[in-house]
Order: sequence, then structure tokens, then C-alpha cells
Amino acid sequence: MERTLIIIKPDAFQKGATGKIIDRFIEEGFRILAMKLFRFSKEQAEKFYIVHKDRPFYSELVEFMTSGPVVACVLEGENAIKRVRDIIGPTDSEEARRVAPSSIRALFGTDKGKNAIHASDSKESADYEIPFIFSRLELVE
Ligand code: RTP
Ligand code: MG
Repeated sequence: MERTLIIIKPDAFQKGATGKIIDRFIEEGFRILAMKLFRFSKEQAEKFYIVHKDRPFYSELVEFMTSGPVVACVLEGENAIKRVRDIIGPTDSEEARRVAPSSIRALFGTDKGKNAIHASDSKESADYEIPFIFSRLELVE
């Protein structure tokens, strides 16, 4: 069993896609261990995405992630990190519509910046991201 973090980004939350996205993961067989609605401060978003601090899109990414509320969930399942990445689709939502039309980014994203959802991309990322957002008490047994 593996755990991964997803964040429904401000664009998807704003367009009312939260329920559909969560439903998709339930239908795909994942167990929800934790869930939270919140808005990132600039400092929190900078720290969450610290791996991207030298990338040209970093400030744009932080601005986007702080632009409205988000919903974060911890999902558990076999091979969850890879399977969730497959379900969300490629980073660029336009590419997602070409290569993975039923992916979450194809359905709810706009482009490569506003792309509806975040998901941990490795065990190392999940181990950083899950305790960043949730305390141990907030995860169900
Ligand atoms: P995420 O971390 O949000 O799950 O996305 P990802 O792994 O598919 O993509 P990553 O390379 O980690 O990029 C993180 C987020 O930064 C924004 N981005 N903008 N304008 C651009 O060229 C650009 N490239 C990336 C996206 O919101 C992306 O999800
Ligand atoms: Mg990433």
C-alpha cells in the first residue's frame, strides 16, 4: 500500500470540479485518508513547491496556487503514486486532451500552468508533501 497527496488547484475548485475529481478517485478504488480545504499563504506555497525555486515559472506558480482555496487529500492504494499520476495526465492540459482525453487535467485544466490538480510525483515527494499539509492526527487509521 502506498500513500500520495493530491491538491485540487484554485482553477478546478473555482469551477466547481472538486466533487467530480474526488469521485473519480473513489471510483478508481483509492481510499481517502485525509481531506482539507484551505488557502495557501505565499510563504507556504513557496515552501511547498521549493523544488521548483529556480524554474522560470516559480513565481507564476506561487501566485496561481495562492489565488484561491484548494482542497488537499491523502489517497491510499496499491501503487498509488504512479496510478494517480496516470489518472491526472500530463502537466500541460492541452497535451492531456490529445494524449489522455479522460485524464483529470484534460477534463478540468486549461493549459500547462492552470492544470486543475497536483499529485506527488515520487515516494520522496509524497514523504515531503503529506506531512507538510497534514498532521498525523488528521490521517485516519
Ligand atoms: P504538480 O507538481 O503540480 O503535480 O505538476 P507536475 O508534476 O505535472 O509539473 P511540475 O513540473 O512539477 O510543475 C509544477 C507546476 O508548475 C506549473 N507549471 N507552469 N508555465 C509553465 O511552463 C509551467 N510549467 C509548470 C504547473 O501548475 C505545474 O503543475
Ligand atoms: Mg510536480
